[in-house]
Amino acid sequence: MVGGYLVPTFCPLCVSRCGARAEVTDGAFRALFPDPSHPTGQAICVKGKAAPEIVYHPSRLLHPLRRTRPKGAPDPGWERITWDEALGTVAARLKTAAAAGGPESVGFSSSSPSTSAISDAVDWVRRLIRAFGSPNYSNYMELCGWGRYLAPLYTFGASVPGVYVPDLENAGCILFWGYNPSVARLAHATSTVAAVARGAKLIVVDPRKAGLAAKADHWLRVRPGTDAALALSLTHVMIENGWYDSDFVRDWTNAADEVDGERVWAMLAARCAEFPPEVAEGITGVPAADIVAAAKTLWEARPVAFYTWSGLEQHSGATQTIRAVNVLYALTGSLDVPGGNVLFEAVPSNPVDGREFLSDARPPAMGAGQRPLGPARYEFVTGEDLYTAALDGRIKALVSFGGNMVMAHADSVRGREALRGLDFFVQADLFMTPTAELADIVLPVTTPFESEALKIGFEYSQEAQSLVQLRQPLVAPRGEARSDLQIVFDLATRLGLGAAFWEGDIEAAFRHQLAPSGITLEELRAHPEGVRVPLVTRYRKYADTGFATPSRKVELYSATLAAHGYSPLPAFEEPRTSPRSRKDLADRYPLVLSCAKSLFFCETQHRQVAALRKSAPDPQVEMHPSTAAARGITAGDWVSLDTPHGRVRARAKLNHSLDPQVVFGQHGWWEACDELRLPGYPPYGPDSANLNLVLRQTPSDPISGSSPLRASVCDVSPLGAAALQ
Ligand SMILES: Nc1nc2c(c(=O)[nH]1)N[C@H]1C(S)=C(S)[C@@H](COP(=O)(O)OP(=O)(O)OC[C@H]3O[C@@H](n4cnc5c(=O)[nH]c(N)nc54)[C@H](O)[C@@H]3O)O[C@H]1N2
Ligand SMILES: Nc1nc2c(c(=O)[nH]1)N[C@H]1C(S)=C(S)[C@@H](COP(=O)(O)OP(=O)(O)OC[C@H]3O[C@@H](n4cnc5c(=O)[nH]c(N)nc54)[C@H](O)[C@@H]3O)O[C@H]1N2
Ligand code: SF4
Ligand SMILES: [Mo]
Repeated sequence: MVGGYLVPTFCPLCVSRCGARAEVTDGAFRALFPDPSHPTGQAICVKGKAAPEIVYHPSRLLHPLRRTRPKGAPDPGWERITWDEALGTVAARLKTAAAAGGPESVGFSSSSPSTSAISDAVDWVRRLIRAFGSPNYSNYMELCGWGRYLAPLYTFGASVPGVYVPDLENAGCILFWGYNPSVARLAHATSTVAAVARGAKLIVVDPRKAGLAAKADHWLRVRPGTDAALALSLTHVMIENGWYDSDFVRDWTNAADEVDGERVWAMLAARCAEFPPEVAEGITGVPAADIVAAAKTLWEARPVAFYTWSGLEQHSGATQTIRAVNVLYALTGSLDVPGGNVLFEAVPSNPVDGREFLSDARPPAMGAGQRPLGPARYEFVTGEDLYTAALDGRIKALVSFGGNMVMAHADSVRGREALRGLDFFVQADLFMTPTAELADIVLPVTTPFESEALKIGFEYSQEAQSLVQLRQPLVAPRGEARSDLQIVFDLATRLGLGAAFWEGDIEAAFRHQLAPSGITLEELRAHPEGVRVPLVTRYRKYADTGFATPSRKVELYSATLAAHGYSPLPAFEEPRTSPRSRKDLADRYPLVLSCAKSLFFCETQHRQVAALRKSAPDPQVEMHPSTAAARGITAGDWVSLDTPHGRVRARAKLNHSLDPQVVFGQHGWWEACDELRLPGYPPYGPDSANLNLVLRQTPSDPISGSSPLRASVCDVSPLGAAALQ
């Protein structure tokens, strides 16, 4: 490291946001190392280690581009333009659209903050949208955040486990349901390993024995999409045996309320009694004895800290499944107690998400008519509704801060048509993607290592929440790339919204945000490792004012859901795309297709990065050896993965832990890695490896609009030598 130095920083490439130290030598960013003095810095992953390669990748976008050929032409004819021209055009087109169709005819979208550094800017993006006056923001809420942030509002009036996070340091029992932090969130994985080492129990509900499932006291191998039946069965066992916190249930849930002369508690018990363990075994595939044993552990090892994620989000019955797990959790009495799911104190700051610009006069978000309790209620638009609104002309212009929609949403072909049909589409991104290719203007964005960002609290624990860090740019931006933050502020100013954006002065905006904390920007600049504010956790905060639900209690029975015609008690429905539901398709497509994330890539990104692609060169589909053998498939063979909507290719990986009827695919395969001479795959058409080409956004969850990505009928077959040419 001659001539080099280490800069305290954090990696925002994914949701983990690991504390790190960056080596900068001769003006270049060389390496990232874990920083154990940082509350999230125990380790960094392969993607973090590859960060310099991402920054210096030859295919980075370096200049604003304008399309010169019509959409649908094989080559967009990109032409380099200046920032002034790019932003001027964007502002003019948005103003024209808003003047003709109202601000709601302009949609906004972004990448999910869990898969990208848009987390640096997401509150400011939201501020821009609200100041502009559009209710329409699409950011995968229905696939990624609904079950952690918004669906739990109907049970707890709070975001559990999204904001009331698992207190892993003090948990007696950790319950991970459809969540694999070893791949998805390193900071949770390292704390869980430490918790298990000190004796905490671990329960993992997952169709695959993935990650920490191998270390778990109970691994419940659930059939994809039947989790609600499992949760109701566990709850049944807890109720039958008195394994629940009766004081909490009596004082803080609506168990004692009466509906049509019947007590909620009796109604819930009756609903759960529909799923005794033997019945649940037939539905979920989890042995009855394991259900009873796991319920006992939940009780005996409490307090319970839990987290649910993608495994529960992407289903036709997502909301009721989340409700079932949330109700189960309520019975443990572990909410907001040490070792449960806790809302840690936050460093005081001014919110900057633009909530002050909301008004009752504004029209509701797209989708509010069909799903009034869904994401639209909170100004989020589902992918399905965004495409529909673009196709029928209610949305005419779209501003996208990252996100690779056509690859990340199911119905890729419909997505392409929707984006092509827009009058105007601007995409800000690091790389040219199948989605950016459909834009009129593409804006080059910096990696987070070239830009500054303010992070107030790291959410995992009280210690982590107490840390405020101003991440410094390690190196100058490549080419003409600008940060999302800068683009938001510049665009706002050109749209005449300068007053809401400190006239484009980002520093002034940060100062406003920090004001209540008493911390100054100068202090943060002098301490790149961050400044800690001593905070003391308060527990059981509900005792002050009750829960933020209509009844002020935890709602085992939801009158809100009932009023909209949904089941007020958690309910199980067979996934609508499974072979058991689609008996008409089951002969031809007898297997169940689910999917999971890759350790080496974030979602549809990073296949071009040699340091990562070398470990995972090809798209994979996992299946049980007997499933493969029955079809003449051996490990490593290229196979055709078939659904009623088409076929895509992948290489067979054999996995003994799977149910022979279940296969697991990977989405996100499109990009080539030139350095390793590994191919790309077309997003559409016969040679595609794009899983979302053969999945649909419908039939979606009636409450949230979540797409059924994880329990679809399918089959696999060897891909003939001819097809490989
Ligand atoms: N390395 C890496 N990290 C990431 C990402 C990435 O792409 N790569 N993406 C980021 C994003 S955007 C997100 S949302 C998070 C997601 O993080 P996770 O939710 O942990 O991601 P997954 O691996 O997709 O799903 C978790 C588990 O759900 C299981 N599963 C699948 N179907 C079902 C089911 O029907 N029921 C149950 N109970 N389980 C099921 C899978 O086998 C998988 O092990 O990760 C973030 N972090
Ligand atoms: N079949 C299937 N489909 C899925 C999922 C699944 O598990 N299975 N997971 C779903 C989930 S949970 C999610 S969150 C979505 C994710 O969908 P997306 O949010 O679209 O995530 P990515 O595919 O990672 O694409 C991120 C895009 O943003 C760009 N980008 C990265 N960092 C930045 C940045 O800092 N600023 C800007 N402006 N751009 C940036 C990248 O280059 C890339 O083009 O996909 C969903 N789709
Ligand atoms: S898990 Fe990896 S990619 Fe995610 S923040 Fe940590 S180092 Fe970065
Ligand atoms: Mo996500």
